[in-house]
Amino acid sequence: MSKMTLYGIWLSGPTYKAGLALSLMGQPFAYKHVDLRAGAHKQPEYLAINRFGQVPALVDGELKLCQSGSILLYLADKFGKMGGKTAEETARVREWLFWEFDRLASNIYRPRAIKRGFMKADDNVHQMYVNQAGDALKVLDGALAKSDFLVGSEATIADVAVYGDVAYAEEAAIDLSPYPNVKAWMGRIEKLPGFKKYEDVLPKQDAA
Ligand SMILES: N[C@@H](CCC(=O)N[C@@H](CS)C(=O)NCC(=O)O)C(=O)O
Repeated sequence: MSKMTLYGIWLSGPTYKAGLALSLMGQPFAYKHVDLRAGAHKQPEYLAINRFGQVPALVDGELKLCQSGSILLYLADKFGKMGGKTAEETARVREWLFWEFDRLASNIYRPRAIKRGFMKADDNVHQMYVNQAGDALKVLDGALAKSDFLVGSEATIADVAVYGDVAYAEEAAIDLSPYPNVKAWMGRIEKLPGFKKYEDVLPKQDAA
């Protein structure tokens, strides 16, 4: 079976989610750096891989996949790992995936982009995102008070997706100390076999 190829950029949270899932599932992958600053994601060659002109994309043989949540679902299905053990767990995993992109991802990624200088905005715009992230983190902290992982008794792609948001909280200047259950859960994720931080899972250039 030939390796899948992940397209992305090492600073991208959604690319990290795909790379982290591959790593936790024990799947080596080839990597193609997409230079967003040079506009490579809007060139016809890349648009043929991801029609939305965004990273990540994952190429598996003839299949060209995009949207990190959809990629995570594909990987869970393909490898029979981290997708939930019952029909109910699978449905709960999907619920978390839709929730996290709606309520959590942008509210961490955007203030991070502001703090890192990728996006220009006033302090009050940053604060609006931080407040909205706080609302979502409160919900997350409540859920994690009741169980070690988001769905069932083991880590699933729901944990991967949500971890791929909260991992950037510090860079976004979001204080996680009011959410002790989230912090404890992050510690559990970081102990999983195959876990890597984003700088370690995503190469900075193409990799075979
Ligand atoms: N919902 C998408 C979001 C992907 C996304 O926002 N990617 C950013 C980089 S982190 C991107 O490609 N931005 C360039 C653009 O949208 O033009 C996913 O989860 O894959």
